[in-house]
Amino acid sequence: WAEPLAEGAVILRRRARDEAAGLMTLVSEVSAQNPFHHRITPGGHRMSVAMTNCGNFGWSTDARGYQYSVQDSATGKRWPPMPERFRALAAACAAEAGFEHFQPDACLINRYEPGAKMSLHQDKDEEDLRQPIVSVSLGLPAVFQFGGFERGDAAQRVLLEHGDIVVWGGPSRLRFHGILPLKPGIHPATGAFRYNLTFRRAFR
Ligand code: MD5
Ligand code: FE
Repeated sequence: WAEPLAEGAVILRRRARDEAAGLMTLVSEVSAQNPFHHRITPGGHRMSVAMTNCGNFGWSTDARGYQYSVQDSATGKRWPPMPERFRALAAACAAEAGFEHFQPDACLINRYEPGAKMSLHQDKDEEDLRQPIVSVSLGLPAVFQFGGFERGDAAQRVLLEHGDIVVWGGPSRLRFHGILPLKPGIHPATGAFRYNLTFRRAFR
């Protein structure tokens, strides 16, 4: 069932649990084509989160900055297509949260290893910020930081577990957020990792 976190943000606890194994198979297929990669930020830091993408566009970062592009700058290859099952799940969850007709054109797949984290940031590289982002957590649990609209605002902590889906829309689309360093562990579905899939509409 849908539980509001804040205006525009809805958590669907365990929504993907029963189909998680199928989702992980598709993640493996995507990463067999375009491997997970620790990207370098424009500031020269190697990200602790490893990333790949599928869909028409993929998000990445390099010396030039953050961008959505049709190909993987690490390999020069186009991103693999977004599996129909991914697209359908994202659209269904967006609708359950009140966002009808969500048609993602990008899926960023983040892989967290023990100690990996994501510092507080806003997602604002997409053209139409009225479109929500749907995120699917798989594997090891992580502590999510859900902040305000300024970097220094107090942040709530929310535990995101295997199969949890969050739809971030409306005013919550632009909140600062991050992930605290992942605690080591072994999860039956993902081994020593946490995966997070984010479905986005990068371009109108
Ligand atoms: C994660 N990923 O768990 C998160 C899930 C990212 C990222 O933050 O940028 O790859 S998406 C969380 C999110 C997205 C958009 C808005 C808000 C949270 N929010 O307003 O809190 O790897
Ligand atoms: Fe983000």
